[in-house]
Amino acid sequence: MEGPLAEAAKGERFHIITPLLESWALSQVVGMPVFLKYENVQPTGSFKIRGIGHFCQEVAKKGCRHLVCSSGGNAGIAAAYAARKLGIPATIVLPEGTSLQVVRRLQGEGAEVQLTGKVWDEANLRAQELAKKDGWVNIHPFDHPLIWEGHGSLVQELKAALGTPPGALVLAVGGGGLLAGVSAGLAEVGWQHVPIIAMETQGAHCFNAAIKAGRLVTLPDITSVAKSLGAKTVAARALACMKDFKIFSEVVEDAEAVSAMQRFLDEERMLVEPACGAALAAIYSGLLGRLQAEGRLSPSPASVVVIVCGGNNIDSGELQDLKARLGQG
Ligand code: PLV
Repeated sequence: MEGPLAEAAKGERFHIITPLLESWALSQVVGMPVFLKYENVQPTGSFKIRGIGHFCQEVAKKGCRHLVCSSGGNAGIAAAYAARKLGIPATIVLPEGTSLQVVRRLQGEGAEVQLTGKVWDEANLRAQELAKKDGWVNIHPFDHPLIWEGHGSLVQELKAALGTPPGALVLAVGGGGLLAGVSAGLAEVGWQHVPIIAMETQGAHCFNAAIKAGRLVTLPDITSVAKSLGAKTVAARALACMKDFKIFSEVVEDAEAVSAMQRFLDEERMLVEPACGAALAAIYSGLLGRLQAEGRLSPSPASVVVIVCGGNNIDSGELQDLKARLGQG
């Protein structure tokens, strides 16, 4: 496994600088320029490779001999990809309902796949157990400073591409790693005043529940179809971000996330998973306009950026199933 290629990979960048493009159709919806940050075109299909890739490289430098990652899918694919490049074996632990296409992708990256429990939290417990073995390291999918540091690169790219700060930044929240990383990135480039619209689906709304309670809350179950937003408890760091950043936490129904997926497919010709549909729903559902009407967002911001977080948990058949389940068939 060890070799010159694996050694070089410790200093390589695993993510790509993704395109930031103005969407004509989305700009029409809100009457202002909407820019899409296309994280779905990352080599692993989502933004996760930024933070996970960085985390894996750092532990590889410290002599890690086996990587373990629990995941709703996308963090696992990022970890398996990084592990293969680094020449380190990986075990990815996912909930039982994980799609065959995700399992195949993981196996294609050379990872061992374990399916356990109904939701991610259960897979996480198993991963923690496995990582007790000597030389094994658990790569947490969202709750670690190295993950946040890695995700921060996304904001540096935004700054380089836009120059001036956008009027708002829309992203999806699962366990809050993307939120924590983007917040850190905003602070780093001096854009900490940029409002963040943090989107979740009902039934995977642990961030919103925590804000309402004023402390971390563990949801009894994940009932949303957006399984990759399905952490029962948000990272403490994400909740702490509320103090230092202007964050609007918003929750949409599954149906809104899924119609956003369909509309995005029709208008932008790209298929994303429900987690990403939740972010897009901020535009399509009129939420942005509502925040402006309520005076909470500037009425004429220069632009809005939506992070198209992507995701592998989707194909045309799955989209049909989701629509049928939600009465949109
Ligand atoms: N997904 C994690 C956690 O799942 C995973 O294991 O892949 N958008 C997409 C496409 C995602 O895959 C995720 C996280 C998010 C958004 C939310 O990111 P987070 O967890 O950093 O808030 C249970």
